[in-house]
Amino acid sequence: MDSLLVYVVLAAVLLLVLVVGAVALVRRRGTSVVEVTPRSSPQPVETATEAPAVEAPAAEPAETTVGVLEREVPEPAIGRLQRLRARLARSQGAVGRGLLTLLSRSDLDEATWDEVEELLLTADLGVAPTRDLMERLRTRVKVESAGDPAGVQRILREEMLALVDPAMDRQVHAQRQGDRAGVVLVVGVNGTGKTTTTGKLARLAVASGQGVVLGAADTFRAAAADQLQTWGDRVGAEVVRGPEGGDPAAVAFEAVAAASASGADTVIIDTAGRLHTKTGLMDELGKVKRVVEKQSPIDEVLLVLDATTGQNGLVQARVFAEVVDVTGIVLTKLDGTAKGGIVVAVQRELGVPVKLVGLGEGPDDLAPFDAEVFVDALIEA
Ligand SMILES: Nc1nc2c(ncn2[C@@H]2O[C@H](COP(=O)(O)OP(=O)(O)OP(=O)(O)O)[C@@H](O)[C@H]2O)c(=O)[nH]1
Ligand SMILES: [Mg+2]
Repeated sequence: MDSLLVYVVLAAVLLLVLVVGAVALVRRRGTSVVEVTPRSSPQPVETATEAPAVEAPAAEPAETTVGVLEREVPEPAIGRLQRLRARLARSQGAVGRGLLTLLSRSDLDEATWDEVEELLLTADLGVAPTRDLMERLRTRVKVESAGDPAGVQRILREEMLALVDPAMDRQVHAQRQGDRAGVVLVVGVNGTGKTTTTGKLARLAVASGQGVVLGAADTFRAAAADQLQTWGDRVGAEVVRGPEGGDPAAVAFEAVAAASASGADTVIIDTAGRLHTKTGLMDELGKVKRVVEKQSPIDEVLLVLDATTGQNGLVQARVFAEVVDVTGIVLTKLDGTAKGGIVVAVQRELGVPVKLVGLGEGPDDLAPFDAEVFVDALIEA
């Protein structure tokens, strides 16, 4: 009987050991699942256990349903004017405030006028517009409001507004024209912001309820079409692209055909950056335009200029205008420079209005250009 009891106790102990062992094993397996999942992450387990729990389920459906779940609703044009004002006041305001301070001095001597001139020139207003503005300011300030800051501000506002010319037609002609889509061609030298502007413009069009097709006529690098594709996917615009190294004119033609087939309202064609001095590349751009025009008129040719390049932009503008009949200027990177005077200089040079301004790298950092908002942002204290 005693030995039986010993056997029973031994069996119970064995059972207990087995149960404890099994529980430990199961627990271990549980943690190992968490440890394996974040293998790609070099983070320590503590943070990694949190990361995959959030990321893993979110990442998978996003990849398979891209363009549906992640489609964005862009900001409408109206809200952008306020941002235009704020950003411009930040980047250009110092020039305007400097002018006001100088012109409000009761003893406006020659040295002060020299400072005014210097300020205008460093803001990239250009030599001829600076000379004209100086002349008008000299006469008016002396006669109308010497030493009166409010009067000076009024005069400066009126004169600057006249220079920027509020009467110019700044509408971007991208809308449907009867039974065909509006066609926009985007051109410029390398890195000015053409692709970004094309993407931002697509967002503006989508925000106003238009169906958009994008043409990736920068066939030099596959990455260029990918960049545009990303913009298209975000707002649900169809992107027409061709093989790397293919004929950009063919892609542009196809994009217009696709817009016509799908009944889209707007087709925006992004082109490769090219130096205005390279004749072969400029000829190629001329061909893109001619080929598209075999199928549809082009409603808008937007030249994208980087505001930070200053007067160099004027030389580019002249050549592009000759080759493709530029109808509007997009001045990008105005957020990063106080040289807003280039607006006046380029409009004078080409007789073509600045229609849009780029105010940052964010997807909705493109605003319609508004002469009054621009001037007010410059000179309001
Ligand atoms: N700060 C600022 N950056 C901008 C603006 N517009 C474009 N950029 C930046 O400028 C860089 C070049 O932009 P892209 O759109 O690739 O220029 P691109 O003209 O298409 O360049 P290529 O096709 O290589 O000729 C990117 O880093 C953009 O984010 C702007 O208004 N403000
Ligand atoms: Mg590009």
